[in-house]
Amino acid sequence: MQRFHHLQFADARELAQFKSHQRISVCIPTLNEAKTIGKIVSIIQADLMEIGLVDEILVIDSGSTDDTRELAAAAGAKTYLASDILPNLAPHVGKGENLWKALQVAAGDLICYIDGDIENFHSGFVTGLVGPLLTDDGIDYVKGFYERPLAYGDESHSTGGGRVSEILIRPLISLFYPELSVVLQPLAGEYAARRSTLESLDFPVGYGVEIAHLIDLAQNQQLHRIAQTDLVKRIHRNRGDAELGGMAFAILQVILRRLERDAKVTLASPLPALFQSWSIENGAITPISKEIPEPERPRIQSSLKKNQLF
Ligand SMILES: Nc1nc2c(ncn2[C@@H]2O[C@H](COP(=O)(O)OP(=O)(O)O)[C@@H](O)[C@H]2O)c(=O)[nH]1
Ligand SMILES: [Mg+2]
Repeated sequence: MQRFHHLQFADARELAQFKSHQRISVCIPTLNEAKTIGKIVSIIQADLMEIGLVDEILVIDSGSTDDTRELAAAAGAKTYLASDILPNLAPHVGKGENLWKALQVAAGDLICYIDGDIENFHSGFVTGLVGPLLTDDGIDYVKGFYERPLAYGDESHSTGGGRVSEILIRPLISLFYPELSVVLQPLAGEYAARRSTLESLDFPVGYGVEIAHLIDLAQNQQLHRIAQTDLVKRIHRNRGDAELGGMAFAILQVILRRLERDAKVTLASPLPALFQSWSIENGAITPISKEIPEPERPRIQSSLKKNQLF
């Protein structure tokens, strides 16, 4: 799998020369990202839109109760509430839903997804991901990778972020889809792709969306068209173990579905959607359960329904 470094594409003006007729949309899914969203949008606006590399910035919001939407709009993003896009569809809440909804309203031929909670954002996140698409016709999908520092409580470690990737994804990939083990950050929320490629993919509505893309691209013999770009370091909000459990539950459902589809395992009965856990704190033992069904939005290009899940 080809690897790039974002600094190879640091000259955004020169990169814009490779666009020809193509338009580029940067799409950011958000839920309560007031701390970071304004700065991210402002940087893209000032560094990349002004010079004509990026054509639009979209923020697709899941119903933030802070000022995320106002701050995004003030910084220059087209801002949407996810449930307002295709309002006749029953809405789902989750990042995958927002990425799929973004495709419905974005004008771009190239789509660059960026998470809304990046604290050390710089324009290299975008140039590094769209650069390979603009300069190499043989590449359709560019995944970011980086060191992931872990800040937890008062402690900070230079690595150790990406716990779900290391504990859940890597073992499963090694067991069932070893061809994907070359992907350095399979769950990275920063990636860019051609619209036609994204329209050929199903989108789980929550945290399962990234691994679904990689498995389905591999199953569709498209792995050679994926590249990855070194974005050096990403600092974002690190979640606690309980939240990571819910994330892993959604991701596991998406993988198990594909294992069945790809005839790698057979499930004896349908999977429950109820995630059950406990909180044990100061002598109080409290059950925590949450429905996390992780349904999937279907690929937009229905002509490619080769192995449709739903
Ligand atoms: N958890 C969650 N994140 C959402 C939702 N909608 C959009 N997002 C955004 O999805 C991005 C990635 O989420 P995050 O929780 O940071 O994922 P992580 O980086 O894998 O821990 C962030 O920009 C979130 O604001 C949602 O409904 N739930
Ligand atoms: Mg994050």
